Amino acid sequence: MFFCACTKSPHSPEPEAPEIWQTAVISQIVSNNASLRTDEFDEFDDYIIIWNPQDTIIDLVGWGLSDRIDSVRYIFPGMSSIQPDSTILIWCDGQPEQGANHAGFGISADGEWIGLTDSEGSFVDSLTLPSLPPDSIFRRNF
Ligand SMILES: [Ca+2]
Ligand SMILES: [Ca+2]
Repeated sequence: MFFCACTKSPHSPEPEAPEIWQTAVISQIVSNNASLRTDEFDEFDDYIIIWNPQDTIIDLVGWGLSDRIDSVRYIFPGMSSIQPDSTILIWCDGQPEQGANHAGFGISADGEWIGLTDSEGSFVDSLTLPSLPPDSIFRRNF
């Protein structure tokens, strides 16, 4: 509608870029995968998708994921990186023997805390996942 265009002032200052945009972020989490997608072993396992919102490659060597605030439970394999505006998927199936993209922890469908750490072990992103019904995708809104 016409009057809607008037509500946005052309003189509004640009919002300060949040800290989250200066790093890779947790983009999507599935904690109750019944039929969405399978891993390389045809298993409907849970997963986390990490997104690089920047216009430069992010080197993930030494980065990690965890479901505990006091320890890093998954370390990205060597040579890991994310291209600009691209994503990578980590299976959270508690089956690290299935490959380097499989974390040794699972995600509770009842909800739990999930964090992403940088190469220095500092949490750069985290969230508390709510309880999710089967096949729902928890998407972050940035
Ligand atoms: Ca699996
Ligand atoms: Ca867990």
